[in-house]
Amino acid sequence: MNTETNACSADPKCNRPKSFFKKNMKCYNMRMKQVIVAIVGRPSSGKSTFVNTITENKVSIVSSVPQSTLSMVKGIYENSDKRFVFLDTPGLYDSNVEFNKLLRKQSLNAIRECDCLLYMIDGKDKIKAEEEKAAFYVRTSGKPAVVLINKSDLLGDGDEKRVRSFLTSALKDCNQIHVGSAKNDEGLDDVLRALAEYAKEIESPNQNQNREDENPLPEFTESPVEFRISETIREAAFGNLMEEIPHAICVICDDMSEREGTVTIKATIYCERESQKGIIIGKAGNMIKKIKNSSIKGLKSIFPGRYVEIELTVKVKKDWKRDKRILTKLGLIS
Ligand SMILES: Nc1nc2c(ncn2[C@@H]2O[C@H](COP(=O)(O)OP(=O)(O)OP(=O)(O)O)[C@@H](O)[C@H]2O)c(=O)[nH]1
Ligand SMILES: [Mg+2]
Repeated sequence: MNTETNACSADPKCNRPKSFFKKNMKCYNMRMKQVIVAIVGRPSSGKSTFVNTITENKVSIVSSVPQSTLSMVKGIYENSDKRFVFLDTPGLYDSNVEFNKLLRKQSLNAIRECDCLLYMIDGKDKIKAEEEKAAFYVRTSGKPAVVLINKSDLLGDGDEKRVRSFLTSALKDCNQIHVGSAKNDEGLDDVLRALAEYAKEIESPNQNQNREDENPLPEFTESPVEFRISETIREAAFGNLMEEIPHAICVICDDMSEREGTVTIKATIYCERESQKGIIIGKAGNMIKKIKNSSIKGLKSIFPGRYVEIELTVKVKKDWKRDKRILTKLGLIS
């Protein structure tokens, strides 16, 4: 008897050998279940950290500066028979500024598209009007919700009780409340199990592929590479610049080419004022050098084993938050 066969846990009729599944490959014949999850919550609650931890990849930028995610980013995680499509969204935050309205629209679109919500709350933060508004969006979404009280590693006496008591009154029907840490990967399996309850059967995304293909690994994001490059540079800028500046900048990848193992990137950092440009460049170009070096470190995960060169330009564009070309590139309008 050939013990190499029937290695596929998903399809009893499959007779592909064990070696076929070695690289985390899914069976072409299998039907699988998928759940689309919109991750919502206030800025800095840890939504992007959650997606990166689950996918074990850099899908979305993370920063201690609130409002770091600007447009919806997809992170995909597959286990043996379930596919989780996470829609990471900008923090829910009430503001009548046009640009902030565009960010909110991203979150509301994700809520419309999803099968269920993952509502993340920073367990350490005081519950204020903003959290009540976020809970309002969850309550009125018409979608089932799973809640993660995040940052369990920071919680002190009474924190969990305080948040649970808020949730009892804000989301009366929700009985899926979990506590964990997106950063330290604690308590997240229970969250996945709860979300999996809302999965629906779909055709395997691999089904239409040429069956002779080399085992492709499952994709963990659908974001175009140029978007991932500009987000990596923006994260590097966030990490190096002072608090106020990050919200005044955006990054556009103007060009990317690859030759003989070297990736060459040209990108522009746009800011709103001449004084900001000076800060971004820094004394004798020190700050831009730092941003460039941090960017190159971050880009290594997108281009493993390749040498990365970046040419960064800083431009002042007072109204970039209203510029159609830039807003389109950022994925905020189409
Ligand atoms: N201690 C601790 N910090 C966390 C945890 N999860 C996230 N953080 C930190 O919280 C900050 C915000 O995390 P993000 O993942 O960027 O939060 P976000 O909700 O995506 O924020 P926006 O995109 O601005 O809405 C970062 O400094 C993270 O490192 C956690 O479980 N524990
Ligand atoms: Mg984020």
